[in-house]
Amino acid sequence: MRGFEYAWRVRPMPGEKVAGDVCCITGCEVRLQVTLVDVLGHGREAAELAGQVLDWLKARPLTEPACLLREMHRQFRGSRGMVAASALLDEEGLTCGAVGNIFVRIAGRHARQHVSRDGVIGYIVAEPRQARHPFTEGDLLIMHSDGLSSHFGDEALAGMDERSCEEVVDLLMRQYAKETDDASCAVVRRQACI
Ligand SMILES: [Mn+2]
Repeated sequence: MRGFEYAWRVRPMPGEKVAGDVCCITGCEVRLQVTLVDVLGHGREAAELAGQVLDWLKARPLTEPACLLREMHRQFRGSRGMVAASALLDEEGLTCGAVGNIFVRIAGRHARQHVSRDGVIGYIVAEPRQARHPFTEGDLLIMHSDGLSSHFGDEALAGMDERSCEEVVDLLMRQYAKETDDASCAVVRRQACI
């Protein structure tokens, strides 16, 4: 049986109790959708909007990322705005879309970075840039907000094969989360065939 192993963390900016970053993971053994959202600003007001976004995401069926981000823009138009990335994983690979300053990368055999489209969802949005990437057993999908430094190279991810997704996400949060913003990170791996 195949499936996905995943883990995610959200940590409010130090001094705040709540965060404006949210992560929503939905799906099943063969299709998984991972969406990471960073509402502009931080603190209680950002967290309130982030909570609304999370409720909206949870209630949605699996959706092509570009379509999801366009619908998110329509739904939250006039709000303070947010940046977001979404990846839809299936048995052959993953489809990804991202708007604004948010990071999606694949580590492993199919290492690459997904290029986000400039914009702010709910405020100014360009057509989300959607791309299909290969993603197979042993690859690691990493999505994170700009509350983590994006400057870690592939060498920082070497040896992650030995670690669980829980361990990888903890390690990345510990090493790269900034003190000046909410921080969030999600990690997904395809489980081996049993
Ligand atoms: Mn941020």
